[in-house]
Amino acid sequence: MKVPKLKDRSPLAPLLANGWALDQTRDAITKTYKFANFIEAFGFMTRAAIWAEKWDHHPEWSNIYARVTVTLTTHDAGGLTELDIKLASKLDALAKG
Ligand code: H2B
Repeated sequence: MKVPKLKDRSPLAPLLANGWALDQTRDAITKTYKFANFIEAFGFMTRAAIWAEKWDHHPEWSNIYARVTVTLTTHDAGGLTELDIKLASKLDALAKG
């Protein structure tokens, strides 16, 4: 296992205060972003995809028109790691524009 699972959950606090929630069914975090329209949503996904590929850490996500729902977890570790915190923070920054 390259990246260890988060033992202490306190690094999640800033994300949980900023629209992220713990998944009820597994060790993951989730957030729904709402944009002005489909093009804004798809632009966000495109920018996010570049970082995901750069960091080899990829979101589970779905898009309905202007809404993008994201779930983050580290499959290789079987739960949340610092990679999820890093990507979540990046997504929040990208969503702000
Ligand atoms: N993304 C996420 N979210 N979790 C992973 O464990 C992961 C990934 N592993 N992207 C990477 C790719 C792995 O499958 C490849 C083989 O490096």
